[in-house]
Amino acid sequence: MKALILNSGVGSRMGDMTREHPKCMTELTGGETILSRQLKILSDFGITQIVMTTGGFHDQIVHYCRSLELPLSFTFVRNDHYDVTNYIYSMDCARDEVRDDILLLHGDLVFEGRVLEKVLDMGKSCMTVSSTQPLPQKDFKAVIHNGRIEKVGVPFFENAQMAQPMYCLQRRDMEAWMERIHQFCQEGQNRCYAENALNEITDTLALYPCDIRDWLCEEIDTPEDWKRVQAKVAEVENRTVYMCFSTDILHAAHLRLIRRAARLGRVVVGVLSDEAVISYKRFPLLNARERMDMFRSIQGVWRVVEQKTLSYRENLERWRPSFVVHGDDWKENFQRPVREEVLMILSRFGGELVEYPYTRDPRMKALENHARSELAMPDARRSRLKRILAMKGHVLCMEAHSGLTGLIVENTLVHEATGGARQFDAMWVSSLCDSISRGKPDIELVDLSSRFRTIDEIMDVTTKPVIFDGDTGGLVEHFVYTVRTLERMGVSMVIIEDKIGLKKNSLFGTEVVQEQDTVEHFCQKIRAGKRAQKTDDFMICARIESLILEKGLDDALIRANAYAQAGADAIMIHSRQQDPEPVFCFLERFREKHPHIPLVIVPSSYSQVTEEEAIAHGASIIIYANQLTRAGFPSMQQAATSILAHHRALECEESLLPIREIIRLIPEEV
Ligand code: SPV
Ligand code: MG
Repeated sequence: MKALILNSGVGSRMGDMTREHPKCMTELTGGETILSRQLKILSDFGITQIVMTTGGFHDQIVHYCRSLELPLSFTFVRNDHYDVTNYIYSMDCARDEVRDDILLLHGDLVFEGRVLEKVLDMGKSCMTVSSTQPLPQKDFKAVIHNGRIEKVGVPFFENAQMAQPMYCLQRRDMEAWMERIHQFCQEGQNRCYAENALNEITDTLALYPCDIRDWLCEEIDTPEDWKRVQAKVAEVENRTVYMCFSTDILHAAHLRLIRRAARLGRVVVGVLSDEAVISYKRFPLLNARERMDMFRSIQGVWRVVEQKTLSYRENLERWRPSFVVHGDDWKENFQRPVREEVLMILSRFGGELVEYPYTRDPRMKALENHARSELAMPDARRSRLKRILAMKGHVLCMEAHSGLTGLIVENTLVHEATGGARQFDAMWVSSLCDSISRGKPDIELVDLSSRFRTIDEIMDVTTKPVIFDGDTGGLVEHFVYTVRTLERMGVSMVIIEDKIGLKKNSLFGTEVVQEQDTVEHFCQKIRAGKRAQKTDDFMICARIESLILEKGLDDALIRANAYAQAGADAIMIHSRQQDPEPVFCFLERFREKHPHIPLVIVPSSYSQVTEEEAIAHGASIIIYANQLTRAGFPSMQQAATSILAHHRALECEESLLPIREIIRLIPEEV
């Protein structure tokens, strides 16, 4: 597409302002002229070929256009009779240069970028009109009939809308108009409007109105127009556009969206905080600060700020942007409530939501897979538990005992009515569930090699950090090797319990014989483990069994202090009572002395306690230790019973995952 800009006129109504230079070179704001502004917008929209008609100030215009150093190629067509003809004649002079799709505009037209965007997006021949502005007495109006423009001119008022001289014409329509213009000029009719020729052929064209409502699109004819338009340009250029990004991988569609947004005003990018990102997406490869830097370097971005929550409220109230720009995908997906809140806040100060069609980059899936495999690497995974703790202050952890249950912990996501979401942060490789899945009792019978195999299977298909249930940790001499192996595998934390001898599951409590280790010996184990580890990322958590073994709160606290002193990175307090009070008391009393050491709880027997409650009492890591195993067992037992009872599988089908779903449950990676 070429642009045809008409700059032959003398601009006599501008008085002194056009004595030294043509009207198109009148300054608007900050050194920009009507012409430089037009050309920059055209160039920004990818228009590269400009045909320009000139008159009295030919040389000045040519020199000025070249001095702007824009990526544009110019063809100048001089109308030697500019002082005695109208632009119909200038257009006729340019007829050999405009055999193309043409964007036609008058040289004194000042418009904002989205006007051109809308005109180009129409994809058919059109002219800008306004359905909202009053009809002018002395300027152009377009008569619209059956959705098409019938006539353009000053004297038409019926079925008319205010019109501004910006046209986008498909080659066929442009040629027809130019033909008629030529006839007019041949017959000596060269002092009328080019639209007089247009009006004779509109029934053979398809010319549509492009409604730009109250957007800036005005001609400057007089010094008064200039003053008014100048103020409007300043207002347009002061607009801010707000966009929010959570991504750590930039692709072409993001850059396109930013470019489009930049046409509306100064772009403020809100980068979603790490905490908000990890509430609903994979862990970001770049932290919020790095992601902010990434956006700072993008052309068209004016400011980069952090957006702390999924809700835009805080930043919208601070920036009061004229526009929020977003892909249209959030109309339908889980972000709908966020979108509705954005609309509500914008309506308070007259802001507008602009949505562009969402485009999915086909390479994104491969990049996402790559990001996931990065996150699964031992170093990256190991350090993440500490990082999540630092970001959120707490960690939600769910039991996994196989690749499949690992995938459930990895991928389960719950969307909330507010537009937020929740997922688990980490996985617990429980000794109970690892033993049960092998049909063995939870007495350290499953050897460590098998336990490591479970970790490996889980890690093979997931990215989230792993907390390993190390039972008693075994002999001190053995524990140091366990620490090294776990650390090398990328496990983030091992929890060892202060029991000794034949360990039984804690939930038996005092129903079975279980012996608690001495404080001194257990501290020795902790110290040995801490000495053995190679990185700062790995954590050793000391688990206190005093409440399980009914030794009382004071014993638990004495031990906790000693274990912390010995170097434990975290303390776990366990209880098998339904009443959470002893656990809460422990958390609060320990916290008084140790405000920063993470506290771990396993609310299996006091499952009525909510995470919020536990966190309020001081808990930092909440482990759901066995729920997936307990969920699977009755379902499997029921299916087996039903098949035996009915001599066939039909009756249990309803409660089963359909075959077509199970075979697609885990997609193959290519
Ligand atoms: C496990 O899950 O193996 C635990 C927690 O150690 S509990 O079973 O409650 O002892
Ligand atoms: Mg255990």
